[in-house]
Amino acid sequence: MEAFKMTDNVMGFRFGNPVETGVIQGEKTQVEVNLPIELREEGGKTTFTLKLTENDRVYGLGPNLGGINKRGRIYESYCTDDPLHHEDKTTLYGAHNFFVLEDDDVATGFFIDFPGRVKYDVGFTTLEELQVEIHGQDFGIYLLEGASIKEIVASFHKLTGKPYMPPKWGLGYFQSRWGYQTEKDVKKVYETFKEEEIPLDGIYLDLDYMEDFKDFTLSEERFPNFKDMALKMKEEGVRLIPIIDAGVKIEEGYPVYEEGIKGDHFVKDAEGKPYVAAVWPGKVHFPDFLKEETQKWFGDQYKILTDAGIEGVWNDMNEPAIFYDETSLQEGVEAAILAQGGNLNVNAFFSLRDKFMNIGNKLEYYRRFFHEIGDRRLTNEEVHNLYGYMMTKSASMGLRKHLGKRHVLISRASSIGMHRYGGLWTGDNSSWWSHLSLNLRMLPALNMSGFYYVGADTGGFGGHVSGELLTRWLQLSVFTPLLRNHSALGTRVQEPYAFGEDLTRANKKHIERRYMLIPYLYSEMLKTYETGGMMFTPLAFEFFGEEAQQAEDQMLLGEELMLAPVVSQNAKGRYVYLPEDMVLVDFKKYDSSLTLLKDGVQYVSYTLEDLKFFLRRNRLLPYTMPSQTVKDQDLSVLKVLGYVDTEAVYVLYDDDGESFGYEQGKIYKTTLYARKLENGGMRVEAKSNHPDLQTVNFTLMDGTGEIWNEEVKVQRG
Ligand code: MIG
Repeated sequence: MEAFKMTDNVMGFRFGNPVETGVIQGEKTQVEVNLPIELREEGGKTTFTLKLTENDRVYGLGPNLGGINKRGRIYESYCTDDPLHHEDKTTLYGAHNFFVLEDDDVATGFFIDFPGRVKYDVGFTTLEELQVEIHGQDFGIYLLEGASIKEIVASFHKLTGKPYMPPKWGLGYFQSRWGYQTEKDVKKVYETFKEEEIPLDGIYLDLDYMEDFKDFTLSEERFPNFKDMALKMKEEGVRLIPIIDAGVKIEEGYPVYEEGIKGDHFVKDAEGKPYVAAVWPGKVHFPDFLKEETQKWFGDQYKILTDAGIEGVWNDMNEPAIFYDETSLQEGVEAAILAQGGNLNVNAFFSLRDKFMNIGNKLEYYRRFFHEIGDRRLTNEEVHNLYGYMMTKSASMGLRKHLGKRHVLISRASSIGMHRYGGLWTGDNSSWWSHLSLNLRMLPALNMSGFYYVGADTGGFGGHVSGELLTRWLQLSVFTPLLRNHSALGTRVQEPYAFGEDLTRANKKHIERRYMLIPYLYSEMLKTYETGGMMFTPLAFEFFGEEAQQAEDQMLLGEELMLAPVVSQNAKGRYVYLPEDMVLVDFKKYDSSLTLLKDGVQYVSYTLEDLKFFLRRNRLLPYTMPSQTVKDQDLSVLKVLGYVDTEAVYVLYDDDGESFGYEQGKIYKTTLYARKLENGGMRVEAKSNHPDLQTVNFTLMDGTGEIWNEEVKVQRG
């Protein structure tokens, strides 16, 4: 064991010979200390147990099921393609090994730097124990000490590096569906948005744009004018965002396959031959994204897309998902032939059935192919959680190089470290009310892991959505940095205009209001780049007491807002817990209404057309008027809503929205200021180096409930 001091509050402990995951950044100073936790080794696994008192809360673990407080369940870090997120599932697409244990006095953060499987039994088997089981003996453990969970999260973000930043158009509304099969389908969607005047910044392209599911090909038959269409739509501010899968089709004459073989870029089986699995294109090889040369090579393939006008991509199936492999299929077929004409008893029947029913993503597949890391040869199982991360790194490098400006990039599989290269969507959720509230609960854990450009398939991917559910979902998703409505082949169509006139009007209003909020959301994103920390914060991280801890269907956004979306069917409103006095905002294009509410529990009515949220005391919310695309946003006039009891400041961050200048601090800062004067007046100021900004219109409520409308010219500076 070796121990390192990273900072005053962060210690690292290294056991055995761990695979370099690239997650931890920064200097390590070797010190002589022991891990203050007892480790047990058995059967190649390492376990440790943390005591949980009744009051302890456990937060983190990334995109998982369960509550914001993770107690009471088992979770496994092992990137898994499972499209049915039932309550009893333990693994989804992400493997995020960061959690914080907090009681009323102290908080301790834990990061397990290990790319294989890690299991967390958080008070499930034994109520007062958190058991961690690492499936290996070579790993790092990092311990983070702090007075509060927010402090720990901030130091974890220092430890793991700055997040990926999308271009500003990445905060627009995106329409997607697995089922837009042709250019015509895509145009139809584009045109309907135009007709309905619903804002739109991009349409996602699923598998059908490719030729036979081959990465980096464009279907001549279904998308004959791909580039033309991409460029024309882009001029109007609407981008096409194609999917790329991890598996490369095995086919003579297909350049990606041939180059991959020639350059030795594919993962190998036990005999050293490229491993054969089957996914959408049929038989494929998987690029060995853990090799630097392969990352570079695959990243360069994205040039085919950037040359065709593409500026954003989604990387799918990169757990990697496997439909079947040759060995398993062969076993199934042989068993079926043996059974032919027979009279199967129960056991024989179930055994045969399982050979086909459970043929996807079998654990044994991940033991049958290998990665070469230095002079080591490791099964995919041992380094499994690096695969999606490294594919995203590869894409990020390629897109950055070939585009020369920022791109949209989201991945399905993820682990910590990947947050520096891309965002994510939370995978194949369902059109279930429970997944709407799950979406809310996942957000803070993703921020804890360093991921900010995140969102769920709005409306739900699998299953048929009701109009009511889609609208309720939009009322939440308009606040998430990635706002994408996506649904599965064969499900009810799910565009915002697909549910009749009333709901079309409501949905349109929600999307317009999203565009109104973009200056604020984008500013909050840029701030996370500078300082880390949370964008979506559970009430429990900010306020003391049981009520705050229990409010898992509410969320703070930035330091300004509290969200309390409706997440149940047939609701006309909901009870909201206010930890302090707040102003309820009924947010509208013109004349938003403000109502001062006392702390405690309040009933708030909330119709399908409303967009409601709460402004915290002495806080300002900047926004703008809606536009059809992000590129058409007019920032010459800024609007501000505020609750100003004594004094409030907000610093609005903005930049050119597309260059990497923010990495060198090229950011426009606008300081908005309001103060309630002793003599009863209200003073407002705005100072900015933003080239466009001229005027700011404040609408402020003071502590007595009085409204102040003030307009100021922006001071330069
Ligand atoms: O096996 O590309 O999560 O968003 O629509 C399913 C088809 C493959 C899974 C993705 C989903 C996408 C779908 N993909």
